[in-house]
Amino acid sequence: MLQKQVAILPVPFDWGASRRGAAGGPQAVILAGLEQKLQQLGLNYSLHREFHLQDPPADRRSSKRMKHWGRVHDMSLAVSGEIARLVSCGYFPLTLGGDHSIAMGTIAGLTEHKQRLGVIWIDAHADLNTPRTSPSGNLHGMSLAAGLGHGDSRFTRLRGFSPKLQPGRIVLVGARQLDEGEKQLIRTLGVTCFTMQDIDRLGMARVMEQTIRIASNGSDGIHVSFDIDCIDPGEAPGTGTPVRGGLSYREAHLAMEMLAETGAVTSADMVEVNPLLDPSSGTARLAVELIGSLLGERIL
Ligand code: B3U
Ligand code: MN
Ligand code: MN
Repeated sequence: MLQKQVAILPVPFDWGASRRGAAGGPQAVILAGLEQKLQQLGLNYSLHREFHLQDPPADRRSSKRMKHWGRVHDMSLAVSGEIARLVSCGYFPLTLGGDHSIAMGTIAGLTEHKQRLGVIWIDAHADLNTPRTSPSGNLHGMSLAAGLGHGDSRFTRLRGFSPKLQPGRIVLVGARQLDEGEKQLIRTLGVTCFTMQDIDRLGMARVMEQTIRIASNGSDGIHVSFDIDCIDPGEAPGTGTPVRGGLSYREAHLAMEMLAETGAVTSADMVEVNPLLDPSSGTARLAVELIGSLLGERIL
């Protein structure tokens, strides 16, 4: 069972995506029973106040290749500062997005203290675009690349250092929609990527055994960055860029349970929950369940 106190950090931000709505994710996940879940598990936790990010109505710091970069930059700086503080105080930071650009902030804050961080990126996408390769210009598709030192220096050098991550300790799980530039970066950097096809062939248990081995090899902690769009849209429709053929309910829980068993996970993001796209709030309830499994909930 998790020894550390969990610090829940809501980041209601969605300027990194083309669709609005993920900014309502933190509130949806909290309303879906996150606190009750942590209480049931007997965990110590604190719920941090939402970031009130300054959001000027007309922020002109935006370009075709990096949409709303000014807002994303301000958010990343604020989030990274808070995450760095939480890590230095010994907390387990659980960041609720928000779109996946918030991971630029979490990774920058975490790696200020952990220089050998393993990252498990569970996502339909790789988020390994750069402004040059991105087909959309949306920064939520560039966050992992930035952590690896690829992209615009305002993001790769957040908090003054780059690269923040080593490719040998990064594992993607659940990928099924990759852009050309992302495929190239995966190959040239040697990042491990378990696609949906790998999961079909090997089964989730074997994929997670290998994932955990790779991410924890010589690492000083494991960060789980969980994009809810990894799950099949039939199960989790409330997300901005759904892609057919995703993880099943059981596969997703098994992954989280196996991660919990390692005792090596030191932080997590839960991102891209968009309540506007799922009025039934089933997606947010699933996010709560999965966080429960990641933090040690067991069937027996
Ligand atoms: N790879 C595409 C699509 C995408 C990435 N992340 C999400 N969608 N959620 C892009 O825009 O970079
Ligand atoms: Mn993502
Ligand atoms: Mn995604």
